[in-house]
This record gives sequence, structure tokens and C-alpha cells, in this order.
Amino acid sequence: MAMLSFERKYRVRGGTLIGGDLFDFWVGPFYVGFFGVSTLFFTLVGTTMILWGAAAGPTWNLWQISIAPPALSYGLRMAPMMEGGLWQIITVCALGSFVSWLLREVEIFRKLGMGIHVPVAFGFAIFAYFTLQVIRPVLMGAWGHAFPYGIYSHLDWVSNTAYQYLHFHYNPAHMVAVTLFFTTVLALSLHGGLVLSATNPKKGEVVKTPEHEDTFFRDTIGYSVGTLGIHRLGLFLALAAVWFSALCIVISGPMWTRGWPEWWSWWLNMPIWGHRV
Ligand code: 07D
Ligand code: 07D
Ligand code: U10
Repeated sequence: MAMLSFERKYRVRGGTLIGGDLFDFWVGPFYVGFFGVSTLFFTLVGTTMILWGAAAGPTWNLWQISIAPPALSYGLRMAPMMEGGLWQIITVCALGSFVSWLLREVEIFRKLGMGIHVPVAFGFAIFAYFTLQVIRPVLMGAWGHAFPYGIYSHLDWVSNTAYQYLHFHYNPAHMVAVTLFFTTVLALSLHGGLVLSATNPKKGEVVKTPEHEDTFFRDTIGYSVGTLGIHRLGLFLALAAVWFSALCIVISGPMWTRGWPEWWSWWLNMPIWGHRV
């Protein structure tokens, strides 16, 4: 692949976090680095374990392959390979490869002298996964509370887990997370629409300026958050959405064991109504 002239300038040694010059090189378009090698290592081992589990399972149907965590009776112990041990190794490999990928991003940003906003954001996604697969199961005392690795089986886990709390929509942190996800989509669509409307004009027309963009929102809603501000807001909304997602699931079980609709009885029990239900 031909290198852009800019890439030729920045493709120099340095900026690595570990390993010095050892893996400080590129293969085609990809930067390698120590964490590229560790990403590949964990990905290969993890994928091999999934294939092993699939080979031992009843189907090769991609949608139905599933590798389950150990039964609840194993608690937080290691389980035999075919009874959840594979799931445990795959989880370690998944975390190893996600964190390696994050650190590889950090090394590339350091080479470029840029901020580390993207790996920080990825860190939130990894944190959500860690909450689902490690923090909550540990708090509840068994790996069996984690989700299985399968395309449809992980959906079954979401639904089954939700109905253990009767009506998951009544989980207040889930409400906040859902609202933040919807708001993120609104913000990105407004931003994408606005930038295209200003910078991709019809043939013969001139490209408009950020002042045009600001003015559109001032005229419409009385305020413009600004061209840098919308990116800050977008990142904040998306990270907050994931943060509240992790919160909504970690409180389900470790902190609240009844149906979520019941949680709202604090409202009916407020002394201002003059009675208790
Ligand atoms: C578009 C970037 C590309 C990534 C893709 C995913 C794999 C899995 C592995 C057969 C936006 C690649 C997929 C590597 C193959 C095996 C063993 C990202 C983009 C295209 N889910 N989920 C999906 C994962 C959880 C939920 C699709 C992963 C939680 C619901 C895909 C994780 C909960 C629905 C997928 C994870 C949950 C899905 C599309 C990890 C709450 C859907 C994902 C590691 C978060 C949708 C059949 C996508 C679907 C869907 C992957 C976790 C809920 C298979 C890797 C337990 C309700 N999930 N998911 O586009 O169609 O993401 O499912 O945590 O409706 Mg899921
Ligand atoms: C965990 C993904 C991490 C991914 C990583 C990267 C690879 C590499 C390679 C492509 C967190 C993996 C990378 C594998 C791929 C290549 C090359 C992201 C993660 C590290 N819900 N609900 C959420 C809504 C209902 C329930 C979150 C909406 C029902 C449960 C979000 C609705 C019931 C859980 C959300 C709705 C229910 C959730 C998910 C509507 C089911 C969770 C987003 C409109 C009957 C989960 C932390 C997220 C959660 C979660 C949205 C409905 C149950 C806020 C919009 C009422 C049990 N739901 N939900 O967390 O909070 O992403 O997880 O009805 O556990 Mg919900
Ligand atoms: C944004 C933006 C903006 C832009 C943008 C974007 C956000 C301001 C300027 C970016 C956005 C887009 C492009 C839009 C589309 C993106 C999405 C919808 C998001 C989802 C993305 C995808 C689905 C694509 C996913 C693809 C991936 C992750 C690539 C897969 C890559 C690989 C498989 C290779 C990974 C490389 C590694 C790990 C390191 C390098 C390694 C190699 C090349 C292999 C060779 C290895 C070696 C030589 C090392 C030796 C290894 C050893 C020894 C280990 C071996 C171990 C063993 C055990 C064998 O805001 O505007 O525009 O564009």
C-alpha cells in the first residue's frame, strides 16, 4: 500500500510504552508494536478456544454456536475445560486483546503527538464488558451470572436476566442510559447533517463557514454549542451512556434483587401522601 507523504514523515521510531524499538515497525498499513503482537496473541488463542468449544458442541451453525460460563454451582472457582473452563480462558483472552488494542492506540497517538481521547473512550466499552463479565459475577459469587459467547445465546442472557427483575425498563439507571444513547444519536445526526449542509454545497456554490453553522442553531433554538463544543458534547454523551449502562447492570443483583417496578415504591411511600402502601 502506498504511503501518504504525511505518513512517511511520522513513521519514525519512538513513543512506545514498552519494548523500546523491538516491535516498533509497520506491516503494510498496520502499526505493530508490542501491543500489536499481544493483541494478535490473545486474539489467536481466544479464537482457537472458541473454535475448540464449537467443535465440541452440537452445531457449526454460526448463529447457534455458544460457549457458556460455568454452572452457578462452581461459584468463582476454575471449572473443567468443557464445563465453563473454555469460557474462562476466552474471557481472559478477550480482556487481554481489548486492553492490548487500547494500548496500541495509545502508542500510535503518542507517535503522532495527539491526545488519547479515542483509547479513553474505548476504555469505557471495555469497562462495560468487564462489569458484565467480572465485576457483577464476582459481586454475586458465581461466574455463571456472566453472559455466554454466542450470537443468539447472549441475547437470551439479556432477556432472561432482565425478566429476573420483572420489567427492566423500570431500572432508573437503564432509563438514563437509554436516554443518553438516544441523545447521542440525535447529536450525531444533527452534527453530520449540519456539516454536510455547510461544506458540501451544490456545484457552483461556495462552501459556508462555521459562522453559518452557529447562526443556523442560534436562529433555530437560540444557542450554538460551537464547532469544538459539539465534539466534546458527543463524546460526553456517548461515554455517559456506557457508564450508566454499566451502572444499570451492576446494581441489578448486587444491590437490588426484587422487580424494578417495585423500586419506585419510594415515591408512593413518601410522607407527603399521608399514607403508606
Ligand atoms: C458496528 C463495530 C463492528 C463490530 C461488530 C461485532 C463478534 C462476535 C463471535 C460467534 C456495534 C462483531 C461480532 C466479534 C462473533 C462469536 C462467538 C459495533 C460495530 C459487527 N455483543 N447485542 C450484537 C457483541 C452484549 C445485544 C451484534 C460483543 C451485552 C443486543 C454482535 C459484545 C449486551 C443485540 C454483537 C456484546 C448485548 C446485540 C451487533 C461484547 C448489552 C442485537 C453488534 C464483547 C450490551 C445485535 C444478534 C454491533 C444483534 C447485537 C456483539 C455484548 C446486547 C453479534 C462483541 C451482553 C440486544 N452484539 N450485547 O453492531 O443483532 O455493535 O444480535 O461485550 O440486537 Mg451484543
Ligand atoms: C458491553 C460492548 C463492549 C465491547 C467491546 C469490544 C470485539 C472485536 C472485531 C469487528 C456496552 C468488543 C470487540 C469483540 C470485534 C472486529 C474486527 C457495550 C458493551 C469491549 N434496552 N438491557 C442495555 C436498551 C431492554 C437489559 C444497554 C434500549 C428490555 C440488560 C443499553 C431498549 C430488557 C442489559 C440498553 C432496551 C433489557 C441491558 C446496552 C429498548 C430485555 C445489560 C449498551 C428501546 C427484555 C446492558 C452494560 C451497553 C447493559 C443493557 C438499551 C430494552 C435488558 C442502555 C434502547 C426491557 C439485562 N440496554 N433491555 O451497555 O447495561 O453497551 O450492559 O427497549 O446488561 Mg436494555
Ligand atoms: C473517524 C473520524 C474521522 C475520520 C475517520 C474516522 C471516527 C474526523 C478523518 C474513522 C471512521 C471510519 C473509517 C468509519 C467506519 C468505522 C466504523 C463503522 C467502526 C467499526 C469498524 C470496523 C467494523 C472495522 C474493524 C476492523 C479492524 C479492527 C481491523 C482488523 C485488523 C487486523 C485483523 C490487523 C490488526 C493489526 C495488529 C494486531 C497489529 C499489526 C499486525 C499485523 C499487520 C500482522 C502481522 C504481525 C506481525 C508481523 C507481528 C508478529 C506477531 C507475532 C509474533 C504474534 C504471533 C503469535 C502467535 C501465537 C502465532 O472522526 O474524521 O476521518 O476516518
